[in-house]
Amino acid sequence: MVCENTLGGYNCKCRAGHVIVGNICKAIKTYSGRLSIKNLQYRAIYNDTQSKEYIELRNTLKNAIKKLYQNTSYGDLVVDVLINRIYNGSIRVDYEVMFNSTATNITAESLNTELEILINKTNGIIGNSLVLGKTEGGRLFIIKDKDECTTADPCDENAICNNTDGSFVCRCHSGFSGDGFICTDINECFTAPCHKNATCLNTVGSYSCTCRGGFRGDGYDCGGVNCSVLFCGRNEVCVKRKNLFYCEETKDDDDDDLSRYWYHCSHCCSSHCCICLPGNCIGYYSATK
Ligand SMILES: [Ca+2]
Repeated sequence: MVCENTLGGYNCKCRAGHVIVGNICKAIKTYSGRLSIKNLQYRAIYNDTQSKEYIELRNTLKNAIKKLYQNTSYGDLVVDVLINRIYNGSIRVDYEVMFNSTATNITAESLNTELEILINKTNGIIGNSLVLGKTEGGRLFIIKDKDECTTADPCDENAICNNTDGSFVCRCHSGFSGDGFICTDINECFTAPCHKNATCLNTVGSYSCTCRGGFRGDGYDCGGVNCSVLFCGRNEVCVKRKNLFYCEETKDDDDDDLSRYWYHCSHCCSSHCCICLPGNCIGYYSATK
């Protein structure tokens, strides 16, 4: 249920695809129907939807249509019929019929098939004496799935709406979590998606990784611009890859190939085995014998 505060009170209504039964919003399947009643004439008074005449007609139509659906094999699952519009021709009626969402086998096609048989049996009469006229395609009865995704905007603004036969599904965009009706941004930075030498910035629906000062890369792989920014550990060496520097664990069996390592050094350029980085003696050296 969605409630909004108003001046001196509040309004609550069910989300699309739900209808209030008692005090609870229940999930429903909804179909849109249109029919024409031959033996009724449209009257100007019907323009006033608050008029006694309009309300009487609306209730008559609602009861007749509801009864018709209650006679189908899904009859026990009919929740309600809603008259949306009554207009000229003789009179035409646009309505919605709602079923309990447990009506899993129901489709627009199965309803059309059942209703055609029922209406043939009653010679096109519904309710007490309402005679159906032809509508689109020369048919007495048309029922379609209601496309909730185009007739309303049922999902969160950060969700995609997929219409289904009788219902619809809301799904949050990637980067958001929720039930599709309410989607909240996921803070991806909590899961540390970036390189350890990058900073993570959460954004609405996404995030970005940026290498920290002294490092370069795409944020998922950040190499040092030199060895001094790395602070390699005791058992690590500073290794150059594609013009950037990384700490790598020393491997005993690699010790012979010392020329490719830049070793950590506390006595830079002062001993027999020291060769500094070209032009920049920063405490690392290539160990050569
Ligand atoms: Ca639908």
